[in-house]
Amino acid sequence: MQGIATDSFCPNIGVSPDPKTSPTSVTVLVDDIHFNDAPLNTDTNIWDTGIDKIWFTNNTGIITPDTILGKCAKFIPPFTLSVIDTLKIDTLSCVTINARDCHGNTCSYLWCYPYIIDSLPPILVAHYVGRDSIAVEVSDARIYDRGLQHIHTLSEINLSVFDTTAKDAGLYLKQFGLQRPKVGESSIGAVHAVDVWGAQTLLQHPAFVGFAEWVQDVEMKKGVRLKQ
Ligand SMILES: [Ca+2]
Ligand SMILES: [Ca+2]
Repeated sequence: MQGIATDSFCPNIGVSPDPKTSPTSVTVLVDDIHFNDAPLNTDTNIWDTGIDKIWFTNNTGIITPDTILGKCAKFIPPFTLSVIDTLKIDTLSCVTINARDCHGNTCSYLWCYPYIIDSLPPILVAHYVGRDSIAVEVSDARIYDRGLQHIHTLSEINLSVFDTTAKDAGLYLKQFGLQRPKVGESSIGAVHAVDVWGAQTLLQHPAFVGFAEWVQDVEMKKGVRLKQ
């Protein structure tokens, strides 16, 4: 006979792998098994009543099973939680796992998935096409890139203006030409591009390329990626 004649321990909720590794899905183990002699764990607490119910609250962006009824089983088969959209523009996706035993003891576990941020600015390449135009290619299409948001020229001298904003995410590549109206004169200008992540978060990481084409020196200044 054990000392406490009632179930006073809420169910255990375990998650693997370790959430600190930012897994995109986890396996959840829930049981209502406790021991009186931890860490040896040979003397089971006989008063545990088993799992009554597992349910999910405060869910943002996680796929969960429906409410699970345990029918007072000591443990239930493992189930999976997974992130709906790992590329979503957000900082966290979370769900609270609640487990209640048949005596009414409830415990909860909060699992959050930190999205992997888009830390890379767009790639901007410009090259000279003939004497009167410059071909520009902007891309933001690596694994965690969310695509381009806003591309525009600035400080244009003898250079056409370009300005475009993507309505939605998903513009991964934009190619366009810039004109030099007066072929016999020098041109100076710059192209600025920011990706969707950079435009919607406080993390600004635009790409910027400045160039000058001098008539007496037809070299264009080499483009550089700046400011991450
Ligand atoms: Ca219990
Ligand atoms: Ca990017």
